[in-house]
Amino acid sequence: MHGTPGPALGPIRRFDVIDSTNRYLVDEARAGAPHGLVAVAKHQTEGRGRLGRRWEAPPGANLLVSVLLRPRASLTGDLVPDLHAFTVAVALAAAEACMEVAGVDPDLKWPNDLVVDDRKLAGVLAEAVAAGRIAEAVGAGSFAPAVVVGLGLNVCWPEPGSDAAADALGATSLYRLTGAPVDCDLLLQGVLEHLALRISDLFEPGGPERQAEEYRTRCATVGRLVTVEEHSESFTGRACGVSDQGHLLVDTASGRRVVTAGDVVHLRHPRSEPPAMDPGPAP
Ligand code: BT5
Repeated sequence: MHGTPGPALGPIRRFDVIDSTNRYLVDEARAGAPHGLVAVAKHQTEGRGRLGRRWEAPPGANLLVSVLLRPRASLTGDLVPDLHAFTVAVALAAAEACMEVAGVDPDLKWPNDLVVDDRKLAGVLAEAVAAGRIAEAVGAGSFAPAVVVGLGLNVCWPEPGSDAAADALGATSLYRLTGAPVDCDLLLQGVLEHLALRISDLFEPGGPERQAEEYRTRCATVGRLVTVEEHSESFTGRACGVSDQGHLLVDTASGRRVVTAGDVVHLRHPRSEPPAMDPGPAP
């Protein structure tokens, strides 16, 4: 990455218990809070995943953090910020922090996961807040569009050994991978430092393209045989690339599909798939 030092992210608001750090910052964004505000919780009672799903973590075990970003107009188009670019910035920053702090080098799985050996180490949730007027009860004036990016990173849970709940989720953690407990605050510091660099680079000319290229080379989904669940449909094919807009390109027996949103399962044993569904090597 061509990082130029940008303003540090912060201040950091810390919570022992909150429903969801993303929910908190979405509300703060609508009340006019500035770029860079960070919320960290030891425990979330209603941690959010995508599509109304839940993010699970026992109290005090894992890193649960959200950051409020106010993208420049060039990145927002007008009203709806490019969520994928911010999701990727957080995923890459989290991967760098895992390497520096714990010596773990996770794979990136499209669209929003960090995985190790196909087990989920972390997930990212980006939510857009369209520009609008601040509620009268809170203040006066209007607010610019915002993105709230949330990261759930499994640091000390699941512990090494078997854990039925974690195994049901397919979850792993830095502790499980390294055998040593890892400090959540060190990871937080690393994530925020790398994210600040990445966000300021995203605002530079060519920054989004640089990041998209870096993502393409680090995304373990590319080249894999995958099952895609998109809306109410499911299909299998070989992931052959990621577009600059962050869409996953999948070659299937009936042609190339462009996946804009959805879930992907990396198939473990590509050779055991029915041949008709395997379109062969990516072009
Ligand atoms: C995500 O959603 O992966 C985004 C998770 C973002 C969580 C952070 S925590 C801080 C911030 N505040 C919030 O309220 N949210 C963000 P998705 O791709 O939809 O994955 C959710 C699915 O992952 C669930 O349905 C479970 O199957 C699984 N899951 C839940 N908790 C997990 C965990 N700790 N580790 C691994 N997998 C988990």
